[in-house]
Amino acid sequence: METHSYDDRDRCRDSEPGRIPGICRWGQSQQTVTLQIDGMTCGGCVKDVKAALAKVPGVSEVGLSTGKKWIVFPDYSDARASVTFDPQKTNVETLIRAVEAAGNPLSKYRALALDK
Ligand SMILES: [Cu+2]
Repeated sequence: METHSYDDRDRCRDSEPGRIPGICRWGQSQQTVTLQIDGMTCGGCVKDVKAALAKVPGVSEVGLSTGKKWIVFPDYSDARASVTFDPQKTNVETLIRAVEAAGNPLSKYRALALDK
């Protein structure tokens, strides 16, 4: 669910020092981070997590994908969220907290920012 090309990615490697791992800068003022999401067990969880991320102010795009068994049998243990956001309005920590806050007594979600 990448929304940017490898060229963008290489460019962002050279971008400002102190760049947080997992964050790729592209376009004018948008960043995209890939989060590994743990704790999802069904399509309802996917919807919940996606909605929670989309609700965060500054987030412009959320793509959620599960593991490779997608067509026949989604593998929820291998789920990733690709989140595009405005770094002036929000940050990765806030996104991770939003995922965790979307949990309920039956499902506890955890998010981890992936490097790359
Ligand atoms: Cu579920």
